[in-house]
Formats: sequence, structure tokens, C-alpha cells
Amino acid sequence: MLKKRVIPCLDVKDGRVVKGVRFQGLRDAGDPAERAASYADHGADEILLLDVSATIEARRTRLETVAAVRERIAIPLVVGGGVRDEESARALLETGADKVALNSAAVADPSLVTRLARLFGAQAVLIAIDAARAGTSWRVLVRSGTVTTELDATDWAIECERLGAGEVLLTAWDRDGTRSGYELELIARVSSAVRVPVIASGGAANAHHMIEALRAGADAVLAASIFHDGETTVDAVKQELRLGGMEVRT
Ligand code: 0VR
Repeated sequence: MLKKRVIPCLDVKDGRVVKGVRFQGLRDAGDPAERAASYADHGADEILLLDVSATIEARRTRLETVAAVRERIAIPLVVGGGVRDEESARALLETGADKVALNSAAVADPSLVTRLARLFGAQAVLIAIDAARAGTSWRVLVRSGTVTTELDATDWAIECERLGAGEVLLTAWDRDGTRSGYELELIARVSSAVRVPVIASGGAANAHHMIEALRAGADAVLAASIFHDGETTVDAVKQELRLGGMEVRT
């Protein structure tokens, strides 16, 4: 049984960690390198750095953020936000990211998934799917949740696996920052539809929510709010996951 991963997420805007609800009302949540080092010291299995800066200029400075975080942690580092093409992906990987996460650019040009997987390996390419509930299914959102596409989230995950993505980062927009629990039905649908690992994201309030998401089929659980606000720590939730019968790395 593959060990389950706990992945703190650092949403970064203009070089600072931020956190909001449904991607809105972003408040300052500290320095990325300090946060990453602390989470790694407390047993994080991986760190996701998600650049949510709007301006291209702010995005240029994010390589400094990636380098600063890279210096502080030895665990895998995933970087997403504004990955548009081979050049921007290569710049991130050369700066120290182990994997890149694609969202809007992949929706705009699905062949980019295949090109990056061929260049860097499937294991280095995540498809980040931000999904908003639409009746009994979920639609794919792009551009930081501001544009709803016609794409069904599960169909899109299947397509991206076919195109060569090595992992799915599945964020439930409705749940983001709400501490109301993960979107379990969405996780179950996507994780039963693809063979690649699925990272559940959005809504975690505690280890119980994480156990629910893992039992629904996720291979890893991502959280931001509860870690940034100090409500719990990575090692505390991993201890509870173990007690809940989950295989986690020590
Ligand atoms: P919580 O654990 O509920 O705080 O959320 C985890 C995860 O959903 C968020 O850290 C992250 O995916 C939110 N994403 C975006 C964004 C945040 C601000 C602006 C844009 C985006 O485009 O994903």
C-alpha cells in the first residue's frame, strides 16, 4: 500500500503567503521559506507553492521565492501558477521545483501536458483542476477561479491522464478555506476514474476530514488554512491519520 502524503499548500502572492476563502479576501500568512521550513520540520511529505500573483511582473519575482524555499527544504517541492509553456516550466524546474502544476495553460492548450511530460517526465507534471459544483457534477475553473469552463472535472482528469499528466491536484473551489471538509463525492469520482495519484485539496479543518478524503480514494491530502492559522500541525494530523489506520511516512 503506497503511503499517504500530507501536503501543506503555500499560496503565494507578490512573495508572501496568502490565504482566503474561495480564492477571495486574501490575507497575509507569512514568509514562504519560513513556512515551508517549519512544515518540513514537522513532517510534511511535500510542499506545494502556488503562485497566485496577478501581474506578470510579480510572477517574474517568483523564481526568487522558489529558490528561497528550495534552500530550506529537502522534501519534494511542487510549483504551480502561471506555468504557460516549456520555458516557464523549465525555469521552475531548474530553480529547484521537482514538479510543476498546470491549470489554465493546459485548458487553453492540452498538448502542453504531453509536451511537458515528454520533456521532463510524467512524474514532474501535475494537472491542477480547480472544480466548482454544477448541479450533480463539477465544472473546471481557470484563471484563479474567475472563469468557469464547459469542461466536466472528471472528464478533464481522464483526458489529462491520457495526455501524460503524472498526478492530479484536485481543488474543490466551493470548499476552499471554508473548513467544511473535502468534496468527497468529487474525490471519489475522479480517483476512481484515473490511475495516477490524486491529491485532495480544499476545505480541510482537521485530520478526520483528511481520513474521509483518503477513504474516498485520494492518495494525498493538501491543506493550507488550518496549518497557516496554527490550528494544528502536520505531525499532529499524521499521528491521527496513523491512529485512523492510514499508512503515512514517519
Ligand atoms: P484550504 O486547505 O481549504 O485552505 O485550501 C487548500 C487549497 O484549496 C488552497 O490553498 C489553494 O488551492 C487555493 N487556490 C487560487 C487559490 C488561492 C488564491 C487565489 C487563487 C487558485 O487559483 O487556485
